[in-house]
Amino acid sequence: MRLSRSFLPTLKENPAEAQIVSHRLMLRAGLIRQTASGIYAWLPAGLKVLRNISQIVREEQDRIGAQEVLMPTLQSADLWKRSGRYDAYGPEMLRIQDRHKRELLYGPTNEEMITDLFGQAVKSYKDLPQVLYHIQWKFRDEMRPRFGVMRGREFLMKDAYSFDLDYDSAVATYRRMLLAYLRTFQRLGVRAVPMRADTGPIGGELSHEFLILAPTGESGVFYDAALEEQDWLDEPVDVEDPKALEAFYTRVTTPYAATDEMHDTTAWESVPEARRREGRGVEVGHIFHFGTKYTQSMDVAVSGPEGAPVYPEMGSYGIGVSRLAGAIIEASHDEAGIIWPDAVAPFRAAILNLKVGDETCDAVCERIYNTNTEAFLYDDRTDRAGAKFADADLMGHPWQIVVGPRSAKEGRVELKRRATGERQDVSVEEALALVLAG
Ligand code: 5CA
Repeated sequence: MRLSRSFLPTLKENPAEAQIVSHRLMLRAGLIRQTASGIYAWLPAGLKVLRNISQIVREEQDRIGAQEVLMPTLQSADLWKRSGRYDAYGPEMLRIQDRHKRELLYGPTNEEMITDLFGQAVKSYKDLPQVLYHIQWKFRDEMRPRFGVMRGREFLMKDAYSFDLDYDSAVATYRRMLLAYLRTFQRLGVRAVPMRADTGPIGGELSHEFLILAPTGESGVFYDAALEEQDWLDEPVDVEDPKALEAFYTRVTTPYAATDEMHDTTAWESVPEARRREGRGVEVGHIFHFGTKYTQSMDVAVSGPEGAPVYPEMGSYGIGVSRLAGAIIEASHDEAGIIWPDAVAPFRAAILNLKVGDETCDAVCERIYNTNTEAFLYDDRTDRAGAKFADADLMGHPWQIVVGPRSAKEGRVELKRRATGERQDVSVEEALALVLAG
């Protein structure tokens, strides 16, 4: 993208309405704009981030055999009356009436709809297990929307739903999903620690929240540093083997980890002091096993192996995709701006042309830019160098390729790594190889 022609409205000053750093930086870097309380428009660079996050989430869901669908945002109230949650959900649900005075709602979650879709199509235990997911906007009329996309009213969620014949099989699905989540967050460049959680309005008795450590997080968190040291991408567990999944689950859930709601000071004392990590955390994912709560209340059964009807065991598994954009910034920024992890950055590098109009500078920049116009943000504005450096730092591209008239003559550029500030003098080819690697 060429900066001179792009819609990337950066702000020099901190917007007064933003209380936390990620919200400030998302507005300043031109990623989002608020259009109504707790409702945001995603501008071109922000949308790229949202897509990058979604794609990693999608790949890890697909990897464990989950199948993507797309359910609508609007749902019929009748579905929710069947499960009994229409009244129970309370004022967080946005209720709507159509021209025929039929009751609709903007979906805050999709347990009812997926259970109904499943029930219409699946009649036999032979078609189990099934895991279905979608990445779709949700609406929750939060009492106090705040912190930008971190607690919005409209937000993007990946929600997956599983159907298994019995408890053991459902638990294996739950454990597979736990691994998929650990891999997803690691690939996104953040450490999210799984913690035992309350199940709230979703229901059920087995549940984990995934929290990213950040000073502005809404929960206090306490965990054993052992949980930070694992490389989940290199985890050899055979996900088809329930015994191996059980051993994996024990390994993940044995080290101490709890939010303040579930904190147990006696157990905490037994964690060696050097390994105690304490702080605040942002919830970026939440998984639930709730058994037959919805299949029973909505009377969705399949014929079992002995012919008698069986209510499938269900779980649901959420990731806050739009919240993650903010949470990643909370975990990865400095005084100058955002520091995007490579995997989610809207652009791999900014090309900073320090002398627009200079034949050599322009030619070198064009050459770099044209190798991959999607990967680069070409700062071709006639602004002074200082303004370009400041904007590139603010937007947080993993790399900056600085093209000045003297070095450009020799086919050389300065390459800056945003995360470390390290600068190196390299040839154009070396710069391209480094920036486009991986
Ligand atoms: N149906 C289940 C899982 S599929 C469910 O709705 N779970 S949830 O309520 O925990 O939401 C899943 C994730 O959505 C949360 O972990 C959080 O990351 C994100 N989320 C929830 N509320 C908001 C909100 N108001 N703004 C932004 N993200 C949110």
